Amino acid sequence: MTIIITAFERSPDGGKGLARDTRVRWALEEVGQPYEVRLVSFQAMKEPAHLAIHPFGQIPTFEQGDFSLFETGAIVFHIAERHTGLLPDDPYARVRAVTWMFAALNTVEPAILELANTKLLEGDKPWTAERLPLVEDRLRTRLKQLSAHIGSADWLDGRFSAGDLMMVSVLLRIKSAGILNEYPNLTAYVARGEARPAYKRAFAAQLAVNG
Ligand code: GTB
Repeated sequence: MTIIITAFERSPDGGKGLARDTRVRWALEEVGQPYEVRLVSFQAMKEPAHLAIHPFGQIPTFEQGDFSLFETGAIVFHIAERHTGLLPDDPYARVRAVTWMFAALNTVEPAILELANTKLLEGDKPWTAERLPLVEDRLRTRLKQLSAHIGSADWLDGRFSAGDLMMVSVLLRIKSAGILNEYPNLTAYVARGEARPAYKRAFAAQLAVNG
C-alpha cells in the first residue's frame, strides 16, 4: 500500500528543508520506502478533511491505506519499527535510540523553538532585547550538555539511529543562527547527518517543491 505524506504546498523557508516533512522524508529514504506527497495549503490544513488526520491542522501526516498518523515523533518511530535500518535489534539499544528521539523532541527542540519564536514572533516587542540573551543561554545549556555527551563520537549511541535522525533534524533549525558553531562537535555531527545519501535525497525532494 502506498505511503502518502503531507507537506506544505510552499514552505515558508523557501526550500531550506526546515519544515518537518523533511525528517519524515529522511526516515523513509533511510529505510528505502517509496512515498508520495500530498501538498497542502495553509487553508486546506484547517479544513475538515485534513483535521480528520491531523487534529491540530498541521503537516506532516502519514497515511497508508486506512491508517494515518500525525506528529513526526510517532511517524518516524512507526517507520523505524516497521522497517530495518533505523533502530537496533538489541532491545536495550533500541529503547536507548527511542530515548534519544524523545530527547530531541522534548528536551532540545523546545529550547530551539523558544529562540525561534523570540526572534520571529516577538522580535518587535520592547522586552525582547532583555529576554533574548536568557533564551539563548537556556539553549546553550542544552547544547553544551549534548556536546559533552557526543564528545568525539560520530553518533549519539553507537551506530546511526532514528535518535540521530531526529536530533540532527532538530539541530538543523539553528544551523544558520551562529549559536550551533559555538559547539564544533555538534556542527560536525549535523554535517555527518546532512552527508548521508538518504538525507540528501530527502532534502532534494523538498527543494524540488519549495526551491
Ligand atoms: N509537533 C508537531 C510534529 O512534530 O509533527 C509539529 C508540527 C508542525 O509544527 N508543523 C508545522 C505546521 O504545520 C510545519 S513544520 N505549521 C502550520 C500551522 O501550524 O498552521 C514547522 C516549521 C514551519 C516553517 C519553518 N520554516 O519556514 O523555516 C520551519 C518549521
